[in-house]
Amino acid sequence: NACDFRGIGLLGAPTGVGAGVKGTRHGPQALRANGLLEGLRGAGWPVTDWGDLPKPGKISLSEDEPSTFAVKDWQQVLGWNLAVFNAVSQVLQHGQMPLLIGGDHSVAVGSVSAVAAHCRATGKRLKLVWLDAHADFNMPHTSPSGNAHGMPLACLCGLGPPALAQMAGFPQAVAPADVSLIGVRSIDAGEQRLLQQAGVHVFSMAQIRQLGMHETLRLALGDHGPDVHLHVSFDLDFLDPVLAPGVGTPVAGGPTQEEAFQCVRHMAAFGQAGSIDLVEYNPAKDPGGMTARLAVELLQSLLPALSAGGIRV
Ligand code: 4U7
Ligand code: MN
Ligand code: MN
Ligand code: MN
Repeated sequence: NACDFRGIGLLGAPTGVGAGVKGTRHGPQALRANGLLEGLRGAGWPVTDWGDLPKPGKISLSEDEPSTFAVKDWQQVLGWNLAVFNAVSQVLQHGQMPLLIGGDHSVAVGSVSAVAAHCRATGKRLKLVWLDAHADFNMPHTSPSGNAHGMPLACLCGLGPPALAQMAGFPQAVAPADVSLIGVRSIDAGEQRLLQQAGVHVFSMAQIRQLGMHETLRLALGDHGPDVHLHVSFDLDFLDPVLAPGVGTPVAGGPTQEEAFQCVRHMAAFGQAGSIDLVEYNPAKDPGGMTARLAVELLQSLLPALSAGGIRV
């Protein structure tokens, strides 16, 4: 089974270039300071900490791509994503399950693109679960803010500046029909249209409250199968801000603690999680560390069970 993992490969992307509210660049170190490694190891997983990526140098762009003019800090956004793409690819080559800690959510383009390329090479079907209060489905021309962290899911579905949207090496990192957006309660008008056109599965908080979290996840994940690789991209603003104030763009009305644990436990039981992003942590908004500690507990509960010997089979 090519989905075996010899432990977790932890990687930090300390950046906030994609966000309007700065502070997420201190996220990786603050998560470590709040027991991230101990928590993962306590859950039974061997962890290799690959450290934090350095700030990328200036990249020379071959030509001006007009669609990027509306993206704030475009060069740095692209630089970080190329660095994340390369680093996550290497973690996968080591046979480890990548856990990328942000950083703002724009870095998920590099992360999921690397996973998509890996899935293509190993004959896996990529399913993407996006836990978020927002849809992250803006294109540069629909974005009300110009902030790249509101665009990564669109890019991964092939919509956006080609340097990001085709980073995996093919036109769509993931098929929109294999994407489930869970927990959304803030969608911009332009995003709404794009989401519907693309055919992404959207489970708003209102729908989750009707269906219940378990039924939501059952619909989102679909069939099991040894050929499925599940990537979970976890934006901490998915959680209700009362539980998790440590984010840049909180939106009221998110999942309770119980619902959040139901959600991650359901994915753990599904058993196919093969890569994770944990993003948007802003320690400046989390003086007591409650958001970080809850994030560690949720990650522990999200990890699939390891077989004896520390190798997932
Ligand atoms: B996050 C927003 F307009 N949609 O595009 C935008 F409301 O990664 C917010 O989910 C994006 O935190 C939030 O700027 C991005 C806004
Ligand atoms: Mn969000
Ligand atoms: Mn997000
Ligand atoms: Mn369940």
